[in-house]
Amino acid sequence: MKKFFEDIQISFEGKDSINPLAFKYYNKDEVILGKKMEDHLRFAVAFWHTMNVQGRDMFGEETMTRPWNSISDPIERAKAKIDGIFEFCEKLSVKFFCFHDRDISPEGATLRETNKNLDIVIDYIKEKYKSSNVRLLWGTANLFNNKRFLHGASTTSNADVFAYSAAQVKKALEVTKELNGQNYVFWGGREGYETLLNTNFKLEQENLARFLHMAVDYAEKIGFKGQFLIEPKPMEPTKHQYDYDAANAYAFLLKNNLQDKFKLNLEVNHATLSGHTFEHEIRYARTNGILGSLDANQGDLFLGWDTDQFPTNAYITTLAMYEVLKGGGINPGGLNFDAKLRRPSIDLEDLFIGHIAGMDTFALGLKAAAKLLEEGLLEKFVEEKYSSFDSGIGKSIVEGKENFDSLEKYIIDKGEIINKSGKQEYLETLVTRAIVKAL
Ligand code: XUL
Ligand code: CO
Repeated sequence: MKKFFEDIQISFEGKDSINPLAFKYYNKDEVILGKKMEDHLRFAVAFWHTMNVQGRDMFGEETMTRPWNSISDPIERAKAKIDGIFEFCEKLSVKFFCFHDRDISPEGATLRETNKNLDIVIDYIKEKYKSSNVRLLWGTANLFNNKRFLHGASTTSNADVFAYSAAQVKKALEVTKELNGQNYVFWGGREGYETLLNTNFKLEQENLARFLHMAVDYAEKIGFKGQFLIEPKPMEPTKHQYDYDAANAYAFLLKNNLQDKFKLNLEVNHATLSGHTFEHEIRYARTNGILGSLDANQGDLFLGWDTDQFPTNAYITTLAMYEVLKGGGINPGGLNFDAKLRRPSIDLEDLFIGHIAGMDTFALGLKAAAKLLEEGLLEKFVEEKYSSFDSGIGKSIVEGKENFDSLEKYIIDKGEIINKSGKQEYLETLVTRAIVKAL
């Protein structure tokens, strides 16, 4: 068993600490609204960004050296990375990790060989389970990296690629079940198009639905009880992805009678790329009963791509946690850090610093959101704003007793209607005030 982070010690030091390797707000056993922080937040480390990313970008080579990459044998290296992710999560007191099948083990010449490699690593993870409490939040299949997916995976124009994708997801479901993964994610990185000129738009989406039904059937067959999640994203790598945003994904689920089988995994930077705030996406999901899990990161609003930065903006995390608390929590989902270090952040310890920053910012957001709920001023304001629907004609409308004729009769001689102020500026200061109080 390899150790990579022996020199690193992480502790909770509280808000006055300036130690970059100490938590300032995330105190896992602290009780907020009757529940421990760790049970509200259910953090997960993303294997791919933590163990595999080394600073490469479109214009430049890798900038980061990672000790596990000095191991030349691919299977031994894969096992060392498993040691690394467990050690990393334990040091951070994070209970979960997430992976794509291809993050954790190397691809072979055939799918059979690839599956064999995967099995070796899965067995190794099962061994780790015996001495560790770290567990799998969700598994997924990488159906976007290999060139075979150039036209898509389940939305490809090549039936052999559809078959390959099905077989790959079959295996990914099996291993997620073996590891007691609590969820299984579908992110359609290549499930979209570059140009409509060469795309059978209808068939592609019908095939996507067929594929998801096959996944549901297979999960039932093998007794996989985890929650299925769709992760919407509007673009990147394709020009247009079919699971564009929460509303688009939900319409797709409803149309294809999949709404009871799937929830959503919502990511901050995906929300912003689709022109929504993160809280909008969570509000949409929770009010429709499909809030599943969250991918925690943040983007740079000056850039039009998915920068996957560690979350450090407390305003975003406060509004997100407000939605999560209003939705009754995210269990069996969690908060997966789909976030990577900036290319110049080259030290090994920066991996910890990034996660601590993200965990602290979500902990602060949780505390501020709890304050907002305890004060109840936002709820009171909204209740009052819509109070015209609590009695009289409003109540009658909501109860379905009115129609165009009756409403015309009611309003036609009433003259000017008086509206009340929306008071957005006042409400925004309440959010800032809650953050300051939580600090
Ligand atoms: C890509 C992305 C993925 C999914 C899992 O933007 O978010 O890493 O989270 O495939
Ligand atoms: Co993601």
